[in-house]
Amino acid sequence: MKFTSLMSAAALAVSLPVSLQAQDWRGWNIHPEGYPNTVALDQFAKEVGETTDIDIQMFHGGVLGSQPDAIEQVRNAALQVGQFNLGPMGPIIPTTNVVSLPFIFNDVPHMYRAMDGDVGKVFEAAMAAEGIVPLAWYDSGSRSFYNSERPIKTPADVQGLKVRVMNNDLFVNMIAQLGGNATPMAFGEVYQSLKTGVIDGAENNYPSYESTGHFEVAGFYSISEHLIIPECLCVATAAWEALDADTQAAVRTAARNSAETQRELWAAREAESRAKVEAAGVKVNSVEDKAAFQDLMGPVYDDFIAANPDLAPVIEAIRSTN
Ligand code: BDP
Repeated sequence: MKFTSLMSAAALAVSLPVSLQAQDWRGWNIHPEGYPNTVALDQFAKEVGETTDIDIQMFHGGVLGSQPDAIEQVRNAALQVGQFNLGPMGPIIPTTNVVSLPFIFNDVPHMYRAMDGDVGKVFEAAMAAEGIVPLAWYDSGSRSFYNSERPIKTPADVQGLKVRVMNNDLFVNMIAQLGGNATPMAFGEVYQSLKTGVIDGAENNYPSYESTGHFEVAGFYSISEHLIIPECLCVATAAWEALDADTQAAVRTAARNSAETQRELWAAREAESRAKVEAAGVKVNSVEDKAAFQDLMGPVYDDFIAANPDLAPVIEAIRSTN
């Protein structure tokens, strides 16, 4: 019928009784089974299935592609759910780059105070406008350097190292200031690249260093904690806006419950992963003088603010969050 064919899918959906609105969603996750994020995402899918007409199928282990590609797919609503680190989101949604500035947060609790408060709303709004609604923040601890050559104690130890970074020019600049050579690369390619010597090292939290097996091929882990980047459980804006208010509330509740689980599991997993890599012979050292690294980051901030003057107040808001 001509009239029907002119109606948008959304208008049709609205006119159907709720019970006929069952929807199939697909979700992207880079981590393997058993990882805190994976367990928490399965909980999310289960709770959403129980409390709404949405059926979420989660795809773990990055089988649906790399993170930058998945971010684009959620933006286009080709995928409806994604569990993203804000690091690779910066090139796509510039506001989110603020949390990828080295040493922007003093520690993980500071990051949460900022993200759970007014600063978090700035990121939520910027992301939602670009097609991605962050429903809850996941813990990702802090990222430290690891490599196959030597312990990193001072910036001079980074000199000449080939270091894999997530796909974002900010991280390339960060490594350049330390005298290393950065290679942006997909997470899934890092193990082989370390093994074959294409790169000497990378940087990540304990759970990812351990779950990927990178510790087997890069046996020095140096606690620099230069990046503390939040992660989010996200839904495509188009999928989100198609939901009625009650369903949105149920999905948001499931996301918050999932984040609570993730944060609890995270704390335990950090300790387990550290114990596991140490038992495997990894040499862990703490970086005594983090300020020596931080002091070299001036140009990273200067370049960033020059390119994004409107984001200077967001940096200030984070710094002034107690
Ligand atoms: C992990 C993050 C994941 C990133 C990965 C990476 O949880 O989202 O893809 O680091 O380094 O910690 O690419």
